[in-house]
Amino acid sequence: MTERMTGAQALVRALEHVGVDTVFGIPGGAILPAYDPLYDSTKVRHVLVRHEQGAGHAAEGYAQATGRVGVCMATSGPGATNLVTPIADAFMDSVPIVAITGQVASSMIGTDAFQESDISGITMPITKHNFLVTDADDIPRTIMEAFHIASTGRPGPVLVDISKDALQAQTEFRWPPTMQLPGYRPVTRPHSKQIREAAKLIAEAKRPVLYVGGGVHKARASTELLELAELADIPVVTTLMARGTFPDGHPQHLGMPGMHGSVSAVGALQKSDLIIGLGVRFDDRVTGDLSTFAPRAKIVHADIDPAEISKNRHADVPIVGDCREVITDLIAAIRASGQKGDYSDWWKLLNGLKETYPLGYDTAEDGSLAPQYVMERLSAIVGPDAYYVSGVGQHQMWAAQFIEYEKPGTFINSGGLGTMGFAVPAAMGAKMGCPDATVWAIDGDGCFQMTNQELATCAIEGVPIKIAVINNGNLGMVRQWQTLFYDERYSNTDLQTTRRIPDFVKLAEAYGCVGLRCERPEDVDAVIEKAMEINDVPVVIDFVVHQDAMVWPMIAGGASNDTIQIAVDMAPKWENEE
Ligand SMILES: Cc1ncc(C[n+]2csc(CCOP(=O)(O)OP(=O)(O)O)c2C)c(N)n1
Ligand SMILES: [Mg+2]
Repeated sequence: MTERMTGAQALVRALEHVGVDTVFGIPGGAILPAYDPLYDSTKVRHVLVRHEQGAGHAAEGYAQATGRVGVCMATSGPGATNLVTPIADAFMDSVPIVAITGQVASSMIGTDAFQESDISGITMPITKHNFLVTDADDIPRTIMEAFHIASTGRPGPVLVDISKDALQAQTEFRWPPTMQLPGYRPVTRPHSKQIREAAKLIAEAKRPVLYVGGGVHKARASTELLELAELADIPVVTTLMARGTFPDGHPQHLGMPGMHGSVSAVGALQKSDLIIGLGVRFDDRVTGDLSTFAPRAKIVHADIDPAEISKNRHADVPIVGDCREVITDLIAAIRASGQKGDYSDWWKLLNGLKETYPLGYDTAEDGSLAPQYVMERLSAIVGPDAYYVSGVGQHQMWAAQFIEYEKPGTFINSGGLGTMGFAVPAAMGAKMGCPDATVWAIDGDGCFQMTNQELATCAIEGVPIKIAVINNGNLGMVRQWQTLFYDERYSNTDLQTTRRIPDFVKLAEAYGCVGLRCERPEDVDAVIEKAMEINDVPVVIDFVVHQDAMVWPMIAGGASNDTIQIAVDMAPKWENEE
């Protein structure tokens, strides 16, 4: 059965058929034909955002919280280019989103027409795939393919750019269309020989570590991970993208590795003789100087994307496959072999590191608020069922370090691209995807000023997120580098937010939200509790914190992980290790 309709109607109908319930976007000339039938859709809710960047991050937050494809929409030219940052962000963090943009009429493409930009060309290197559609007949199939590509294999962003004449033309709508993706077949089943090889190395190892990344949660494999870790008694480190994938409170968890990782997690990788990397990409923020990273470790590297394997570090046992299948097979192989490694000396060393070098922080002598304390109290009061969505900077690292994540996917942040402005719109998207969940954005005073206009969207659309602005008056993370590496020459990092420009409480109120302020440690619990009681409108808390608080431990950019410091000029002692 076919039905005659416009390309725009076919677009909306296709979105309904692939199960889209929420689209974040802003209309404009080229995409206008699509907004007309969208107005009538009872299945697809369109959320009018205030900036297209917000639409893209909201789609990402929605996708991360629900595990489904997030959708954003924009017009041609500036609407589309405003989506470039979130598309790049989704690409770096493997977030499944579909971005739909209007394009000028096909006869005008290439003429520098009004609001023409070659968005498929611009986003070619930052999309998993992209399409330029100029024929209405192609719209349903393209939408189906876009959602399939975004959500299968290694997830990622897909752009569908549709010319205005294709949206306006008549077409015969038929569903389901036949996908034409002959070259696209992600391998999900790992090779059994590689699995046996990995199990053998695990049994032979003396110092194994499970290095767990974002791919494990994306494969929905945290239950299997727990089983594997406990069965084999192997320590676990969780990257920034994997916080919560393995419970923080579990005795086998050593913390986050990398530039601001715990001494136990960094030390475990450095001293390891076998790293089992699962859904990770040996990112430079984890490895530091590659040539000195984990020098004695053999590497088992499992990832769904073959391009990741041996990209940065040679894999002795490469495994291409879906992490859930890989872990399930590893469990079976370890059980079948009946062999078990003896890691008691290893555990002694690691537990020693964990005990000697727990995460900690100094409180300021003047009694001002420590940002880390805010995180600890948020964690204690709000608990592990909430989603925590952070911006980028010091507050992001404190949120990664001092909030205890017990559940997979509960920490949502911009890892690969490090996009300031991610938190508010991503929190909005997460809350719209999971309306019953409590969603906290943890934002910096700098980041917040990049995308806080989405507070208007939240207030109007009834999305009661909570935002903790960690207001240190500065572009704090950059200031920290200036303190450490530029002789305390604070070039252009003072935001002067201490002068209350802007006043975040008034700003919140101007946007129809509740604004609260907290400046003293003794008031932290009460203000968080108050925010937790408000569930009808968004709440912004301006936490005015000490400007000199620093993120520790730290490994300087590009330096060896062996040079990790726990405070200025303080290195851990790697005693009794060999
Ligand atoms: C869009 C963008 N511009 C610049 C940067 C570089 N940068 C990284 S962290 C940071 C400071 C963030 O300041 P704030 O939001 O106040 O967070 P804080 O570090 O103070 O917690 C900057 C400027 C970035 N990551 N993203
Ligand atoms: Mg700041």
